[in-house]
Amino acid sequence: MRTPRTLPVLGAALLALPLLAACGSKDSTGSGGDRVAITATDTACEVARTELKAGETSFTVTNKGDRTTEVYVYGEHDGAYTRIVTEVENIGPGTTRRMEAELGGGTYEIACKPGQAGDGIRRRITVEGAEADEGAQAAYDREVEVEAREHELAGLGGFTAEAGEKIEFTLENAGTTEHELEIFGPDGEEVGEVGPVEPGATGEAVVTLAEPGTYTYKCGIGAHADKGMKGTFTVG
Ligand SMILES: [Cu+2]
Repeated sequence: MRTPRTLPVLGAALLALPLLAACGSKDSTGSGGDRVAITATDTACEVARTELKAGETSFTVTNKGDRTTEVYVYGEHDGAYTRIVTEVENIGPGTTRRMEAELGGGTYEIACKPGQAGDGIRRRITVEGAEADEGAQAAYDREVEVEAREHELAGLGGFTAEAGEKIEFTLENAGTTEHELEIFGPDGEEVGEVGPVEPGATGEAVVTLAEPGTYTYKCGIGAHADKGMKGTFTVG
């Protein structure tokens, strides 16, 4: 799952639980929407229904292949299906995972990615209903991979972004001690972070780069930043 795991979000989710329970079994999908099964194999991506209603949509993804897979829902952007609406990763062979999306009217592509690489096996779906605005639907616009080791944060050397972009920063710890990635806006305020990641593990966070200017990033653990785990990038 690649959702921002901030404490306020967790807190809100916990607070909402009793409310959800109180609604009982009347309508678990809330604002309409659909439930759709996706069966992924090493060579196919079967979507049970390809004509859906707008609203909160719940996909159930089952991996019947031999390779670990991931599944994305892409919206259209400038004539191509590149805008990531939602995704679920690391679906092992023989396992089933849920994937939720708020879908507005329009067309989308579902991609199953056996081996978790490439454009994937794509299936077009049509959603009937009111169009949602593009920003509200995007889980994020792009993914950027950063590798941490002693004492360097590699991968942001040539990175630039446009103001307003939502970037998923993935921090892969290739080092031997914990590292993290903190990101500060042009005013010096922290705009997001990937919290401490164990050696060999990966963490991620979606950060909105709202303001143009020079951003700084660093590992906030110990004296790692002073030893070289820091840098800057520009948002235009
Ligand atoms: Cu560090």
